[in-house]
Amino acid sequence: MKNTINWIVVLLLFNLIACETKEPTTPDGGDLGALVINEFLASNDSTNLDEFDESDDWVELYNGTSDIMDVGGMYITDDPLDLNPWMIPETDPSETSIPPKGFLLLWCDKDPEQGVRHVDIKLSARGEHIILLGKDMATIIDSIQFGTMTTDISYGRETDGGDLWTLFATPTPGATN
Ligand SMILES: [Ca+2]
Ligand SMILES: [Ca+2]
Ligand SMILES: [Ca+2]
Repeated sequence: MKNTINWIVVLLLFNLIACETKEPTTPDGGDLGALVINEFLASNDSTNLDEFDESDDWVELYNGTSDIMDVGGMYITDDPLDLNPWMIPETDPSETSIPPKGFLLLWCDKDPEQGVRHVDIKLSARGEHIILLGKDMATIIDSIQFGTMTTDISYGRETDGGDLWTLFATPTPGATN
């Protein structure tokens, strides 16, 4: 009997510790304190244009933290098996830094000569992955796998940094979802 009580005490303590070390989460389970893929458009025809008047595909990042985040030096790929992901250049932090609760658009146009925010991947409207890796090329900052997409309809988080994803008939590149 004493042994049983001891075990109950141990289990109660264990549960208490496990509860206390849980990360804070939003009501829907999302993590608002993170850098995330917030929205993307895999088939852009008439939504918006880059600086070269090209209606290229894009990924919107959202900085849910309270610190400026420079994504220069981070990696992005559309292939989970990619051994040579594209590194976002570190040469122009003014172009690659995201203010707290701010947004950054990465053009997925394979036009890296057009600027540091033009990355060397394209998004397939037939569905694929978007994976953002840390500066160690190993840590997955955020990733999403998506299916078939419709032209000019984006897919994004219902609320910035939130856990639930939805389709947007009116995309909001660089702005709140
Ligand atoms: Ca372009
Ligand atoms: Ca692709
Ligand atoms: Ca948006």
